[in-house]
Amino acid sequence: MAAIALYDLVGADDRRFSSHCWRIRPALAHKGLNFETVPTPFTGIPAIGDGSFPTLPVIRDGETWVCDSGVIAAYLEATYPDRPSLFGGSAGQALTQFVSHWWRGRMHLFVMPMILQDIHSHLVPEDQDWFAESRKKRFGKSIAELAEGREERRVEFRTRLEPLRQMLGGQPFLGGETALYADYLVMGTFIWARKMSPFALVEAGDPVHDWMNRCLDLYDGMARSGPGFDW
Ligand SMILES: N[C@@H](CCC(=O)N[C@@H](CS)C(=O)NCC(=O)O)C(=O)O
Repeated sequence: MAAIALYDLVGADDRRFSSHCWRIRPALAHKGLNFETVPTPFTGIPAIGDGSFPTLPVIRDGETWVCDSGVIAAYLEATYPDRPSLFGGSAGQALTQFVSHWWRGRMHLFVMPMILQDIHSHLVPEDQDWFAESRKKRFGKSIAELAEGREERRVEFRTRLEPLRQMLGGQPFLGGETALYADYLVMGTFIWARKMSPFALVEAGDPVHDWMNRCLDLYDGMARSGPGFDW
């Protein structure tokens, strides 16, 4: 079977930093699928396929193109049902929607302003102006202004981690004894931050930090490899 191509966001020094692409890389490994990554800067997204894809990740599986991490995960589950399940069955797939909405709405978007300036510092040069301008348009403030007060914001973030902390105090992964897509979708945020920012979202001793390290070890430590920050 030909390898699946994963169009993967790339920063300076070949940093593969996209939180959403980091949901799909372990999902492909989980399914035991042969894949290769195609490093793509933000400004290279319009050149993918027929030019209609707004964001990464995008995969090409033979003649099939799929965009959006949630859609890709569902596609992999439906297309490769004989491989290990990403969700642990249909009830797990439904519950993963809750994890996804909670994580994006309350957590991932809450982290973003804290680290945008650090991300900017580690982008490929051709992306930097585009990134600063597009984020200013989106948030109404410069990336430097958005980073102000991030220490206090991090305290609030760690408080918001409490449901995750409680759960991970009693089991190694959100999926139970082994990781599932729910782990990958949460873990993507931590990998994104670790690749681009020295600003530690979690501290040693926190069960969430222990879980993050278990996730970083998965699939021969695929998310540990390459440049980044070790927190
Ligand atoms: N809903 C999409 C969101 C993906 C997304 O926001 N990807 C970012 C990289 S992590 C991106 O490509 N951004 C392009 C942009 O901001 O224009 C998904 O789940 O895949």
